[in-house]
Amino acid sequence: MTTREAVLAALRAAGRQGVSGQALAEQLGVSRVAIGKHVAALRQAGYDIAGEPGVGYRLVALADGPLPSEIAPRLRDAAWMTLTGGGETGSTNDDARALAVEGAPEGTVVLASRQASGRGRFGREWSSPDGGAYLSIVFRPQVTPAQVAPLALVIGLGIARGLREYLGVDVSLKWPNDVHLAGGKLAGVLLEMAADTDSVEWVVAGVGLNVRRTPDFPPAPAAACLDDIISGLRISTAVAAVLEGIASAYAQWSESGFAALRAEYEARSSLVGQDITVRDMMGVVKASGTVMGVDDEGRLLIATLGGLEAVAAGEVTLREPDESPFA
Ligand code: BT5
Repeated sequence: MTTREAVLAALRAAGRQGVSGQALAEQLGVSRVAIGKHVAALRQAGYDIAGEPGVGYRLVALADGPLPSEIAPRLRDAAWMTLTGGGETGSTNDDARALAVEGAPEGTVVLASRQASGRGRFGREWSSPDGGAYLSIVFRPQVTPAQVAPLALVIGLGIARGLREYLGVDVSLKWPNDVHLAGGKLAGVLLEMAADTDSVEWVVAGVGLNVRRTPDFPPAPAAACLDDIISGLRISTAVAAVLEGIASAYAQWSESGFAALRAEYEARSSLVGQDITVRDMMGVVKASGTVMGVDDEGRLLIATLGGLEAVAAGEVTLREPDESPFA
């Protein structure tokens, strides 16, 4: 535990009575000036801490954001090594990539409460106002580059597991990387990696999750927020739920491959049985037909007029009833 975390823990323990700066300094073996600096930093991070002469410091309200100090105590899974960040940044994927390049271990997580340049796939923007959680996780999977693609599905499934298990929220998954709640996009997953021909050095998995509607929301048309169905949900609670779910799905994938998750993924899929078209990033149609499921490599299985096709990547749109399958 860092001194700052210890200051926070002591403030929590002191409750409404508060605790004097002198007592904190003695308890933690640091100077009163140091205590003052840690309190200032905690206030900066969003904690409401009253300071009254003669009484001392009193924690009035916890910060509500994706803060390591709020999330770490809620995590049970040992997969999570280090949680960093929590304030504003450009893109957590860039921050996590820099850490990965420096050798950060698997399970390193970078968090942000807002992003100045959050991104989606194919150079698209990810709206990242306050009220959301933006996180990127460093993974070092023992797979070949060709085997990484299902990880986006694994992360989506992990998000679904965590939200179900810890918050009782049921979401659906839109292949390959969207998490939907009541028809709106609740979360998106962005994978970036460094690899040579036959091994993967690191993968950074970015997750954008909409938790609370603020004046900046909706961040995008058809966006959903967790507090549409759970009011007063703390952002740190939502992030902890999602991280726990991701840890469990990732562990299963690492051990047994996507085949072990396939049935659960299909049961959560919003696309199975739907008539769809898949296009590549240039908008060129790759396949059109009815979704049958996914295969053991996470590819989308589509019954087309020419037979069953397995598509590894692309953008799915639902087909209008009168749209020709040859579109
Ligand atoms: C994604 O891309 O869904 C992946 C998003 C990943 C974002 C995370 S946040 C942490 C990490 N750091 C980053 O910089 N990125 C990752 P894609 O499938 O391309 O979807 C992008 C589309 O989703 C946009 O074109 C909008 O239509 C929509 N969109 C943008 N912001 C949204 C939001 N906050 N909520 C719902 N939909 C959004």
